[in-house]
Amino acid sequence: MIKPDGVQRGLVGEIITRFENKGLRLVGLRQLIPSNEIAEAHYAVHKERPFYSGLIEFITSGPVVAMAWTGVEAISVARNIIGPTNGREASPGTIRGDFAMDIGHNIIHGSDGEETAEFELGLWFPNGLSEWQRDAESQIYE
Ligand code: D4T
Repeated sequence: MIKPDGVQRGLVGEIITRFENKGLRLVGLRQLIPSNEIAEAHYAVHKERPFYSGLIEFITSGPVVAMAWTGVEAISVARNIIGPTNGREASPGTIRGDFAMDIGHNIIHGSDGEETAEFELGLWFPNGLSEWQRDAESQIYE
C-alpha cells in the first residue's frame, strides 16, 4: 500500500513501475482515503504501541493506493524492493532507501507474511482480485 506521503509526493507511477519491472504481476489496484475503521483494522497489531494513534492519523490523512501483487515468493521479493522501515537506514535502490527519510513517513507498506497478506487483501480488496494470465510468464520464470 502506497501511504499518503507516497501519493502526495507523486510516487505512485514510480513505485508501480518498480514492482512491474521486477516481474511481479499486478492483480489489484485501488485508491481510497482510508476510514478510521479500515486503518485501525489494518494496524490492529500495533494498537498498544506508542506510535499507534499518530500512525492512524497519518494513514487516514489522504489517499493511499492499495496494490495486490503476485509472483513466486512475492512477499519477500516485495519487501526487498521496499527496504527496511527506517528510510534513513534503507539502502539506495530500495523504495524507502531512495525516497524516505523517516520511520513513520516511509512511503509504502508491505505485507510481512502469508497470513497478514491474506488478511490485508481481504480488508483492502473486499470485491476480490483480478484473474488474468500474463503472456510474458514463460519469459519471466524458467
Ligand atoms: P509497514 O508495516 O508499514 O510495512 O512497515 P514495517 O513492517 O516496515 O514496520 P512495522 O510493522 O514495524 O511498523 C508499522 C508502521 O508503523 C510506523 N512506525 C513504526 C512508526 O510510525 N513509528 C515507529 O517507531 C515504528 C517502529 C511505520 C510503519
